[in-house]
Amino acid sequence: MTTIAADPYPWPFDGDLRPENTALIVIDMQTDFCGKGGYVDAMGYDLALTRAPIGPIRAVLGALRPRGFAVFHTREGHRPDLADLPANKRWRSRRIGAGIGDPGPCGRVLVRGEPGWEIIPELRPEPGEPVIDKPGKGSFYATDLELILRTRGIRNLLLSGITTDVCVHTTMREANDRGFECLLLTDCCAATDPDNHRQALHMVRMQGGVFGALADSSTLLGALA
Ligand code: C5J
Repeated sequence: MTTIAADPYPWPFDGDLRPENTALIVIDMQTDFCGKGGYVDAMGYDLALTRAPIGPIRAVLGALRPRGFAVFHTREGHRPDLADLPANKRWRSRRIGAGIGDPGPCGRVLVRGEPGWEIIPELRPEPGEPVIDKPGKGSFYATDLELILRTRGIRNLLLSGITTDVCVHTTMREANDRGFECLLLTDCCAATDPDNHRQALHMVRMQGGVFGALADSSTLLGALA
């Protein structure tokens, strides 16, 4: 039995933390979210914010992979014919100058197969690590993530990636409702607005951990060591 000294409770709730039942999910660490010329850059946000988790995620990967923990990656993106792109999502993105499906410095914005949609080289998936392509913010909606997790007997999820307040939070909420036990790694995620990041973390903590718990990467790494 091992637990992580998380906030607001020692995680996981029942102390059942093993490589066989626990996975790290690295959410949307794509050029479109943290690279020059991508979607977030086109919207005018500070890339230093969305790139900050790269180092901590690398450290966590370096500790989890040799111990046999599963690692999953997700990519937000749409089919080249945009058949899975809701009209309102496209309209809003165009309004802020980063039209999804439109050409940009990294190819068509948030379109599958384009350079901007690729996972950044620093966090390239290793062979055998599932990569989940998702059209929305949550990693469960319109994907086979839940099927793969259940098939492998995974119940505990370590959450990381971009952005804390959007895709990471949506995924955590979806996972929590499905009975997965979630730990959000606070320095392994970031938002385009630092205040949103802080508030998104605060929301997890309320009601005794309404969506799960929080810990930073050094607390996790210390417990694993
Ligand atoms: C957003 C994401 N923010 N990965 N996507 O549009 O959080």
